[in-house]
Amino acid sequence: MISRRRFLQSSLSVALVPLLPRVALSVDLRVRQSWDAFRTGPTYASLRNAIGLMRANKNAADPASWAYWPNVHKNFCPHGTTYFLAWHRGFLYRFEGWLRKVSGDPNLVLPYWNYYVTPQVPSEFLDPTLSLYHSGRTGTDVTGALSLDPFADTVIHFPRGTTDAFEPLVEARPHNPVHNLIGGIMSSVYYSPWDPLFWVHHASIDRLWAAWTAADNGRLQPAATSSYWTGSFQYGPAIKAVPRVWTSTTTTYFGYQYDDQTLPTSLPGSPPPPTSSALAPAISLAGALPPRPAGIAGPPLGSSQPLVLDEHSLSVDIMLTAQDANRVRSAMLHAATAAASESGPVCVVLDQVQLTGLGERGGYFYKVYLNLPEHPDAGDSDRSFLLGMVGPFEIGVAQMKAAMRGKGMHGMHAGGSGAAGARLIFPATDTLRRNWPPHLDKLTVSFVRVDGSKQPAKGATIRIGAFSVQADPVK
Ligand SMILES: [Cu+2]
Repeated sequence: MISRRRFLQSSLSVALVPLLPRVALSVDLRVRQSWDAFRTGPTYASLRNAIGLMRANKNAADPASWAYWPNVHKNFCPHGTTYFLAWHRGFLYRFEGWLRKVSGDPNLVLPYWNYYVTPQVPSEFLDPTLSLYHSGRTGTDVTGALSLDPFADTVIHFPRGTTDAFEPLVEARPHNPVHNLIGGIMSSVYYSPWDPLFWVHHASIDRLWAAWTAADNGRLQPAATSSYWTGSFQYGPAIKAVPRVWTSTTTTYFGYQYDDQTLPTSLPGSPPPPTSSALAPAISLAGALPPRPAGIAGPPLGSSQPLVLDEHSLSVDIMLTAQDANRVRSAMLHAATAAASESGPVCVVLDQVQLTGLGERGGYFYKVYLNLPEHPDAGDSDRSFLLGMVGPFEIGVAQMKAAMRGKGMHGMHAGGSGAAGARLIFPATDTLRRNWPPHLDKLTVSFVRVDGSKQPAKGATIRIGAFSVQADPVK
C-alpha cells in the first residue's frame, strides 16, 4: 500500500507531464539548413512543390493557402514592439508544419538565407519559372542592411526598454533594412509574407536569436515570468495559439535547431577579424563610416520644414543661436537625471512622412546620422553617429504602431497612412553626448542613402512634411 504522500507525488507528476515543454534529445531535432546547403538536398523539390500548391489554393481561410499567412501577419504580428522575435518564431513554426503537410514530405524543414555569408538573393528566387519567384522586387543585394551591432558582447539584455538590448537592435538591423532592400511586397510590414523570401529571411532572423542565446556569456533572455511573454501569440482562427510555456526554452521546445548556431563575426566582403588584437582596426567590426554628404540649410531648432528624400544622400544643418545652444545644454542636463524616454529630450522628428509612388516600390533606405564627421577616421564607428534607419518598412511600422494605439491591439486592419502621414522620432541624446561638438553652433542630420541594386531608380521616394530637431526639457 502506498502512502498518501507518495500517492500525491506520483499523481502530481503524472498531471504535470502534458504541461511541460517537450525537450527532445538533439538527435531527434529537425535541422534548419542554410539555403546554400538546402538547395542541393533531397527536400528542395518538396519546398517548391508545397509553395506552388499553396499559391494555387485560393481559399484564404485555409492555412494550406498562401494567402492565409500574410493575412495573419497583417492582423497579429508585432513589429517595433515587444515579443517581435517570439511571435515570429511561432509563426514560422506553424508555417513550417503546413509546408510539411501540403508537400506530404515529413522531412521538409524550413531553410534560412544566411545573408551574412551570401548577401545576394539566391538565384532560385529570381527564376520566374519557379514557385519561389515573386514579381515586383527592386533589389537583389542586402549587404547594406547588415550590421554586427546586435552581436557585440555588450548586448546582453533582450527586450525593448533595456539598454543594449538584442531584440530591438536585430530588428533595426538587419531585419528591417533587408525588407527595404528587397523591395516590392517585402518592404510592406503588413503583406511581406506574400514573397517566399520572407520565410527564409525570417528563418535567418530566428537563427540569429538562437545563435545569440547559444553564445551565452552573460546574455540574458527574459525570465519565464517576465511580462515579455504575455503578448498575444495568435496565428489566426484556423490555428491554435502557441502556449506560453514554450517561451522559457530555446528552439528545442519546437523540435528544431540550426545547422549553424554561431553569431556572425564579420560582414561579407570585409576581412575576417584578426586573431591578434594588436593590429585590430575597430572598423572591421563596426562597418565603414560614410563621409558626410553635402548639406542644405535646415529649420531653426524646434521649428520644422518640409524635406524630400531621393536617390542622393543629404545633410541638413540646424544652425544654433547662443540661446538654442543653451537650450540643448539644459535639455542634456535634464536627460542625465531623467529616466530614459522613447522620444526626448533631444530628438530628430520626421512628421507627416509619406512614400511617393516610387518610394513604395522599395529597394532602398536611409541611415540617419547626427553630426557625422566631415573626415571620418578609421577609428570612428558607424554606430557612434547612427540615430536609426528610415525606409518604407520603418514607415509602415510607425503607421502600424499608430493604428494599434488608435484602435487597440487587434482592431487594426487598415494599412493606409491616412492623410497626415507617419511620425518617426529618433532619440538623439545619447549620440550627441558621445560626440559632443567642440563648438555647439549647429547640429547636422545626415540621410545616407543605401541601395539594394546597382541601378536604383532615380527620383523622390519619401516626402517629410515636417522635419525638425527638438530639444525640450523632459516633461
Ligand atoms: Cu519581418
